Amino acid sequence: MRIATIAIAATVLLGLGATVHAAGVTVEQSGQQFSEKSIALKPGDALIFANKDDVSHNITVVNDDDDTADLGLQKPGENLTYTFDKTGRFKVRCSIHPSMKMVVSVK
Ligand SMILES: [Cu+2]
Repeated sequence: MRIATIAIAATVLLGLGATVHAAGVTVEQSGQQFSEKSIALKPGDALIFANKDDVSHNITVVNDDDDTADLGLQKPGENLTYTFDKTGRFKVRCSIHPSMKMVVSVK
């Protein structure tokens, strides 16, 4: 029982570390909001968007030069993965729901 508790604690700690550094970070879309307002990544890290809403979303990623990547229609329950290859500050939006905003800093 005690060992199991320690194992769970270790797993939780590793999970927390992953939100800062690791290669696959998940952001949930719920209540037409992103679960994170801002997130820091390293070049090559992927962000996974998990649509927990019962409506579709359409994510766009806008870089410092206003170049836009359109990730297309994302149906309820669907996951999308986007890899941030370059450094910079990226605005992540949903073209269907203007209130959905988050910032990704890659450095
Ligand atoms: Cu949306």
